Amino acid sequence: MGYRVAVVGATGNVGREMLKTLAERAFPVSEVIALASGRSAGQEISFGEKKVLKVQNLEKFDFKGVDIALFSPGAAISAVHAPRAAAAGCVVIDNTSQFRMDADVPLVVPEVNPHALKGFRKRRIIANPNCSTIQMVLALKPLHDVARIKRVVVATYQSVSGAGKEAMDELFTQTRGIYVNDAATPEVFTKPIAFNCIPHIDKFMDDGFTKEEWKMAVETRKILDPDIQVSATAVRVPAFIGHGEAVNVEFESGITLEQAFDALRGAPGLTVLDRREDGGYATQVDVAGEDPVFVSRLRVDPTVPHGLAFWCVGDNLRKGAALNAVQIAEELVRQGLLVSESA
Ligand code: 11C
Repeated sequence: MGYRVAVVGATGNVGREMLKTLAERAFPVSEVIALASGRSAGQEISFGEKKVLKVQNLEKFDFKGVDIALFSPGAAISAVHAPRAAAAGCVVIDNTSQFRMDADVPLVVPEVNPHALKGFRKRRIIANPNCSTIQMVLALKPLHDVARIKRVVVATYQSVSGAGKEAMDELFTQTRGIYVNDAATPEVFTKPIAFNCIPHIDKFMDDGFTKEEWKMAVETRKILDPDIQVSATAVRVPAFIGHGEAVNVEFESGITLEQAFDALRGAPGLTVLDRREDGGYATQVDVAGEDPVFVSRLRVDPTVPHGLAFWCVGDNLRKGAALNAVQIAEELVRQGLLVSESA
């Protein structure tokens, strides 16, 4: 008893994490199908402790009879194959930016806006938000429930895994190269990433913001509240896994530090790690492989009438991508929205 589940982009950073997460959370599956480009077809990939899946060619795959497909193959590939899967009767949970801002595609973080899921029926596609948006809205939601948020100013500290496996290799090679005096030319990134920070993620928009920064603004409004203003600066840092964010929030009315701590401590998906002492906060290295988003360094921002500042950090491949996608699938089941003959 279970669902037929396909993972598209199964050999990528996020695809592998999706397979791992489905197995770890014992999502009810009758069959798991790993799909990728023709180049990766035939490769073997493990699912759970005992199973090995043979990667199949996405181009040739017929989605008929598949209940759910978790997509993370890149936006251009999702643009072609997600509607094809949906037309075959499959529910698509897409981790790319392709459909996120379409009005008839729900953009969901299950702890924040699970009610939005029911809007999936027309297109049969649900979008998974950008990793840096997911962890931020998870932390903002309980605060917004206490005192409405007007404006957010955020700077991100994003790991290289967000840019794929080659980006992780580039950080590794450049770092080693510095010690052995063998400087490698940047290929994935525009500047050296070893021992450096690059204030540029995704392409530039006409207004000077990057698309990563734009996503954080528009996705937050779609998920949490259309009235929230977000000004983001997205920065790539030489960490392998985990995105950090320094967040300043301006509220419409007063919120005490105690109210904020209480709200964050009781919120699903969050862990507050905040001791005002050496090491009393979470970092990328601490959260790699962890499910929760960690909130640290919460304090009053006295430069605006009702302000708070905090740091949050989460595993961008887990809650920022794979885990959120699997939680969407779980929420579809919980809400009785996923109908399958095989389940
Ligand atoms: C990064 N946040 O770290 C990006 C990766 O829109 O899903 C995810 C891009 C996206 O580079």
